[in-house]
Amino acid sequence: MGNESSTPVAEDVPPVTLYGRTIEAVADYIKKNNVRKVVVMNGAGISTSAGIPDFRSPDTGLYANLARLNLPYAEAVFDISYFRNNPRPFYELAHEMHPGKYRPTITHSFVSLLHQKGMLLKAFTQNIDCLERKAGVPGEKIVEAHGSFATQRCIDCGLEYPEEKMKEAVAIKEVPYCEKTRCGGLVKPDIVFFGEALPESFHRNRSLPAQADLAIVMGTSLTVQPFASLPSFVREETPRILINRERAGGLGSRPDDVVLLGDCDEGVRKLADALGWREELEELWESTNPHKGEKKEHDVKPKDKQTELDDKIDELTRGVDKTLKLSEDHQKQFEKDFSRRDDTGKLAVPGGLARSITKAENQKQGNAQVNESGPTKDDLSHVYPHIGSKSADKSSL
Ligand code: CNA
Repeated sequence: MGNESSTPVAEDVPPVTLYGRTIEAVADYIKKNNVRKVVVMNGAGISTSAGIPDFRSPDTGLYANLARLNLPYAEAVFDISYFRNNPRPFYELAHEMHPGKYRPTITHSFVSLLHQKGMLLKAFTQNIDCLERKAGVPGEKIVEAHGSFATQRCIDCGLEYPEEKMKEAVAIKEVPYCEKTRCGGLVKPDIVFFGEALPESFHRNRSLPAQADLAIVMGTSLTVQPFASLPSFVREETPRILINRERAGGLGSRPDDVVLLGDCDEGVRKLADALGWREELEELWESTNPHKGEKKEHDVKPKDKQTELDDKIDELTRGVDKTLKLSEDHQKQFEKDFSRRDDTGKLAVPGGLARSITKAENQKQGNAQVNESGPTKDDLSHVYPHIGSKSADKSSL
């Protein structure tokens, strides 16, 4: 069993089960048919918005960014024979991908919501990041088809290796070795490498899609077998939804296939909207937020326009009061300093001060001539603004 035809079903071919090939039609089908056996099939694309790169996206995918590891070919990082000879590149990568660092996406929470509503038959995942678990989907509802970082063991004798020690090794990018005396084999997380068998749980459950009343395929290129064949086990008349950035695995070739090209998180939000689950979904996702309850700067309620205006007026009033107080002080000082007049009727200003005031005023007015004999009352009114108008009216501000 392989991938199906990738030819999309012709537009004039009517669906059999749904009233249309739209997300609204799927929501209507779920609500009216008491859907209880949803099978979900996930890939790396549901975790990219959490910050974990997928394999094959051009530019951002892991394969496009492995040059620094000097691999002979990109897949070598997950190749068991290559790992035996050179485990370092894998541990470099494990350091970046190790669970614990990442928060589930809203797409993971959508799977968890399906479970809470008693609708999830099984979530098959190719991901090794454990984010379905972290989102609250119980272990028995998940088939980690390519294994996960949840456990680890020696690749020679099979002895399990302690989780804490593994965490330490990954944190410092150190290759861990078996603790059994005279073994010393390489330790590897129980993720399935190319050339290794899939876990027994995959084989035990692989026919479950045939029992599904709805299949949801998300964030996968469906290029890795045998996982890629799972959607083809879904019965012909059972609706299948693909939520992915690109077409994959022949989804869209059956009359009841609904293809939602684009972002997974956006796709599940649309589906939740159509089902009337949006608020519940957002709440469930928020419960996975390690910073929930913390106030962010932009969460502080902005002041309304009136409060802002009142604050501004208060600020200006304080400024004016201060200026007036200074002005009064200046007035007193002025009267003290200039109470004497000379014979010509000019104010008797101490020479240095008179020259600097007059010079400043002349420069301000572009007047090259400096009145060395001292300023008149008019000259001084520019420097002492209160002269001539004793106080400023608040209302004129
Ligand atoms: P893949 O082949 O890299 O394909 C990912 C698919 O998801 C592509 O079709 C992308 O276009 C699509 N995609 C990427 N981001 C988004 C997004 N935000 N919204 C919608 N679509 C998106 O990965 P597969 O899972 O198909 O391949 C199987 C491999 C990937 C398994 O062996 C995994 O172990 C392996 N893998 C897992 C992880 C993880 O655990 N998070 C990360 C990287 C690779």
